[in-house]
Amino acid sequence: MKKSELPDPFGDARSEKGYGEINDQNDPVTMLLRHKDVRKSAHNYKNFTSEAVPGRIVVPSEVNIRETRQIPFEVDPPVHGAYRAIVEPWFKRPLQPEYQEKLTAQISANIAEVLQKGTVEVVEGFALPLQSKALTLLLNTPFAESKTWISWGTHVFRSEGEALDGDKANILYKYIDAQIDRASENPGDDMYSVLLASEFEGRQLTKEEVKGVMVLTFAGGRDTVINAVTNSIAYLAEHPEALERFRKDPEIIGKAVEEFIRYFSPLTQMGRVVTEDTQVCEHALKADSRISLCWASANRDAGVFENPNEIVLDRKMNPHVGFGFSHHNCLGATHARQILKILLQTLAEKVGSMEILDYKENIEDLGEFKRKVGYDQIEVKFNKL
Ligand code: EMZ
Repeated sequence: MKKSELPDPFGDARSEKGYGEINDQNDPVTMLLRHKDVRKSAHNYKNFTSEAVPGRIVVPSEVNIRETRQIPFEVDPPVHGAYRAIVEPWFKRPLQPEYQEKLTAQISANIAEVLQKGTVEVVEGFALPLQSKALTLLLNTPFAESKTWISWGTHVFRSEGEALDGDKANILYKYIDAQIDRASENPGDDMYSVLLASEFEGRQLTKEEVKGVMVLTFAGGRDTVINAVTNSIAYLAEHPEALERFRKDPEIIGKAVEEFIRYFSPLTQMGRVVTEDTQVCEHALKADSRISLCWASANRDAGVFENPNEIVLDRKMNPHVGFGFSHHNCLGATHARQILKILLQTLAEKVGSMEILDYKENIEDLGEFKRKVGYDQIEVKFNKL
């Protein structure tokens, strides 16, 4: 097996029964594994709500470490749509040429740095700083803030050896509270200030609502982006022909980004709470129990994707659900896509080859399933073109 491979642990369960079960902190989850069921249930917010106790739709559940409702993530339609309309234009800014120029400058500098160093531990030494620096563009805050965020490590709610870390979460909450207070006393053109000034149903957003959007922005796009960046590097290290292809046909890079998202599925799953007794795959689901929409499994469904376990750089039909599906599709997707697109372009322009020297896999423990999501560490040697 290649080092960059991400095996699909769900294959048998997906074809045999269509679901799997895991016990998450005594609040079990029925994981839906088929593409069709995942999409249908994601769309059906009446039976499968996101508006549960804050943290409960996340797997592993965050009910013990979070009280703030993430917005618009933990709200159902129609209110969801009203919140989403407020934040959507801000999250589309990565489409602007000036934004992309700044992001290109950041990523080029990061790549120049690793080329100069030669050998780098990619998670902490490349992907984390890249993610945090890029976040200063999304938030429109000073570049220097990225230093603080880098110091928090790859996940804001988890630390090494601990699934959920309340002390760590408090660092993020305190930081965000302080930023919201600063912006409310002295408004600028950053995301906190823009949200504080936004109108929702004829009134301004409250500080708690702004905090809900900010916590989502910090938490949702952190380990996911870091894993996507790290996995891209690992794949390209083992597939130099892909870099060559990007140099020859740069127009396929957009398709390659989608394919990477499908294959890597940086977010394994997202939960919902069942509102009334119902059934999926002939399996009874009780009201107030949890299900999850397993994006990672749906993205390997052979009924939808030919050769699902292979990366096909220019895959033609690619209805992947790596960014979720329906009402709650990923708000940060525009930003994430730009990061990956510019990363692939710049690597192709500057890097001749990469070599994986050493690595430790990051394996998610999902009861009967063990899923590799990326790496805890990966030492890579970068060679100039
Ligand atoms: C939540 C989630 C959102 C959660 C789209 O995903 O991402 C997770 O990484 C966070 O821990 O709180 O934001």
